Amino acid sequence: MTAAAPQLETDRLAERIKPDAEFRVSDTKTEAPEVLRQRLADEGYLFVRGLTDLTQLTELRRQILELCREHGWLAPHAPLLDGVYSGIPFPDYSREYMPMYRKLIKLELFNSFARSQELMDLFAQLLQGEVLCHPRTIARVSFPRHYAFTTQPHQDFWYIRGTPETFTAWMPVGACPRELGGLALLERSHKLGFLPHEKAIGAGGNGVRTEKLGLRWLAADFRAGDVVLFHSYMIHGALDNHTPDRLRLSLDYRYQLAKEVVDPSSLKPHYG
Ligand SMILES: O=C(O)CCC(=O)C(=O)O
Repeated sequence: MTAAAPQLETDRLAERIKPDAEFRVSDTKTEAPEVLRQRLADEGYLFVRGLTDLTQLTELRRQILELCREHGWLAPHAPLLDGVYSGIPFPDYSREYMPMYRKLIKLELFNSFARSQELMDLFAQLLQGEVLCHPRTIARVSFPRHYAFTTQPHQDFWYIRGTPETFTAWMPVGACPRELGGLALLERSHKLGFLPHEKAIGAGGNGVRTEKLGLRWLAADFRAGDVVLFHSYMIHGALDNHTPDRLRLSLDYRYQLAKEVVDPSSLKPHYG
């Protein structure tokens, strides 16, 4: 049983997402590319198990957790790869989180992993042309029970612009059962078009109110190597990290056809 997140005293959007159903699993090894393309068009996402290289992913986890340890976020006696939080007060965003994050986004493996063969081949197959992987690669560290920081429902097009035919690949760096705060998608919400956003708590600070849309939230327990990719109009948000002491590490990478329009901000590192 997981603890319920408290209702926050805020005038900003602060929904607590509760999944209604599971992601459908797509098998990129056995299902034909046209079947996957059609599913992506119909459902707005593909959830693929075991796509990425586990050795590289584990090495990236180690490197990110080394930085977390350097900044005092890890319990000193727990094994590094367990990602156990030290329990210090949550880092202040600009004074404490950003100095660590600026180091993280310079990690070579964090950037090269976005262009790993498995991801680039899959997107080339889905988009049918030369793929641009956005240089603006993003990572997240989600702290246990830091409910004021949970990413609210939003569409990535709000931030990315350029062509709406841009796709995010979201993946945890290590296993991410849902109590650790994975990603949830609002079923078929990519069909709603681009929606107005309002001020929200959490990463990004903007969101879409979903209670009245009448759509189901989909989620899954991610294993290491699993990836969910989705259209830029797909409404998605994070689940709360309900664990008492674990950090959730994740990546979001973006892909589009190279010949389509791209916003210049996507070509720069995160936060410039
Ligand atoms: O990981 C998160 O908390 C949010 C990720 C997200 O919104 C995205 O990948 O676009």
